[in-house]
Amino acid sequence: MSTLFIADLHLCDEEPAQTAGFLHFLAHQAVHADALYILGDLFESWIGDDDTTPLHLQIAAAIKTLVNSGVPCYFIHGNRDFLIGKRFARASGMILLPESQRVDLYGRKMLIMHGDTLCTDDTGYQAFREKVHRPWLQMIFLALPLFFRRRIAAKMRAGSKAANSNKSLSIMDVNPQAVVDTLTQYHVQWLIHGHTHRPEIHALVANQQQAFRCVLGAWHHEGSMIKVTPENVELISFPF
Ligand code: LP5
Ligand code: MN
Repeated sequence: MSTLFIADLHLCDEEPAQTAGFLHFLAHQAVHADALYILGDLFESWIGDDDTTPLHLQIAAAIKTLVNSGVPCYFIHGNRDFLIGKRFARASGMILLPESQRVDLYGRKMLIMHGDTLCTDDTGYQAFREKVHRPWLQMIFLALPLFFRRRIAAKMRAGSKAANSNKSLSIMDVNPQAVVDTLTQYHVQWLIHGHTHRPEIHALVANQQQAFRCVLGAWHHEGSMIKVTPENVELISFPF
């Protein structure tokens, strides 16, 4: 019995190793799990479900194969692929979850999220996030021709890279008080998230008890997952 969590694969045409690693992971590891949770940034960027590139179709088909084999797959949006919608969910068989979700796994109550909302010191990002999550702005963006959307996304990526080079590492990490407040709000002692690309299981205190924050790694040179079983919560890295 096991439930697997992954995040920050950043799949794109330019990095075929990650795609191959993900396909291998689905066919050889996820297929034996009770469920797979993808906690955002599955793709490097997502500009609309109508952008049906061969990569997107291949990934949708591979996830669908997993789901058809009896392993449900759940998805929480990241800051790069928050525009993944119902059409891609249908094609892939993934179930879209809200940005924070409480799950009960083998008796352990856990909260899962992408992790970007915990980076409250990064006020520039939070302001950007608030804007691009406005439904009316998303509707206008999604109505634009694909080539134009691609150009805007590239501008945003370049702007983000430039902004990040001037930000300290601590600004781009989670805010400790935001973590404690979130664990308190949801009455849980376990949190699993990605986004910061700093894989680690941190012990802390919340709700006057021991708590754990489990951070997934990005799929740069190897894969990263968290495996929850009735006995254990393990952070595991593995070659592609
Ligand atoms: O993504 P990453 O790792 O570089 O940094 C993130 C934060 N940046 C982002 C921006 C994304 O990378 C952009 C993805 C776009 C793809 C989808 C397009 C959909 C558009 C929908 C419109 C409705 O998330 C970064 C954080 C970092 O994580 C760590 O947490 O710091 O935040 C920023 O860099 C925000 C900056 O502070 C400001 C962003 C500048 C964007 C410039 C906009 C230019 C737009 C031009 C449009 C015509
Ligand atoms: Mn992210």
